[in-house]
Amino acid sequence: MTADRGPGAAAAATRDGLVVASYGRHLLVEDNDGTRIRCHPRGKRQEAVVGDRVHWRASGDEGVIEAVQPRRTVLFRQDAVRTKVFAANVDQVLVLLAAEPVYSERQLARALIAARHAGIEPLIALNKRDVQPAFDEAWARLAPYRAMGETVLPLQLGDAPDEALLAALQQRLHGRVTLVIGASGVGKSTLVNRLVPEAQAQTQRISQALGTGRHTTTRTSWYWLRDGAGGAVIDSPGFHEFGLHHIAPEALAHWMPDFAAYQGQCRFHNCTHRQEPGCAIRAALAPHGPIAPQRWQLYVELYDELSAARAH
Ligand SMILES: Nc1nc2c(ncn2[C@@H]2O[C@H](COP(=O)(O)OP(=O)(O)O)[C@@H](O)[C@H]2O)c(=O)[nH]1
Ligand SMILES: [Mg+2]
Ligand SMILES: [Zn+2]
Repeated sequence: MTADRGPGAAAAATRDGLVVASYGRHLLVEDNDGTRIRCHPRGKRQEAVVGDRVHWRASGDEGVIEAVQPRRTVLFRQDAVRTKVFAANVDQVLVLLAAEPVYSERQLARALIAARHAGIEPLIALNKRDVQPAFDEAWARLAPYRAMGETVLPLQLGDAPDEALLAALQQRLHGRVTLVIGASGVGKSTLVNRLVPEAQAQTQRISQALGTGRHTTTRTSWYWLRDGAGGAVIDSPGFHEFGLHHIAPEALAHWMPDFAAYQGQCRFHNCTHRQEPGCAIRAALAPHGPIAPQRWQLYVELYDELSAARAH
């Protein structure tokens, strides 16, 4: 700091920060001392997202993001039209499902493939255990996912919350940055409010800081867990169509743990596991083996979709 520099005498130095919320083209950046500043990106092509570490420079009461630091992980979806980055530098994705609304296995399977492809650990939780028999039916539908080694946790967050179930989830969130995704109505906001009691107040402060008004919810927000270990949860809106156009069809089976177990065992090394003779994956379909038939159907549907996308 030089004493003779008056305000505006020279450009402010760049500082490190963390993107903690995004709304349209505005971002909220948290400084190392915890201060939050509304920032704009420098240039049209720069895309900073929640979880990004950035260099930013103060400019009046606002800031400009000068550079986005290299990302450790990035989760995105890609369809024919656009690529949408959910968040950067997350350790874990929590796919929140509920007894109601009935979840789409297609969406679940796609989210898991996207996470594995991005090198991010997925975690599945099924909420609304009190809603019966829908919960037990949904739990049974998740059997293939438990069998392939995915972690699936029950939850009850509603009016009669089950604290022990929440504590089991909290243990898995400790010290990690977790992105929460799930369809509208599954209980994402309820969960974040339980994990971070001041979340509602924080959301209001974020909306004010971004100048979007009290009732506008930001698109994606970062909440510190205050677990003393740097843990955080990122609340993001709905699932949408989970496009996987960034993944080659031939690579799909590699990101599906129940299929990957048979990798290299097919007669043909370039087997697509659709109609080739001597396919080890098709031979492992129930009732002959452990792979659930709907998993193979989801695979074929996705394989065809990704192949068609590449042919264009
Ligand atoms: N019965 C029941 N309802 C729940 C439970 N958890 C959340 N809800 C309700 O489900 C509705 C949707 O929750 P919300 O958190 O807004 O879902 P979001 O759209 O994913 O953010 C709300 O009315 C919650 O009170 C639960 O464990 N059981
Ligand atoms: Mg919500
Ligand atoms: Zn095969």
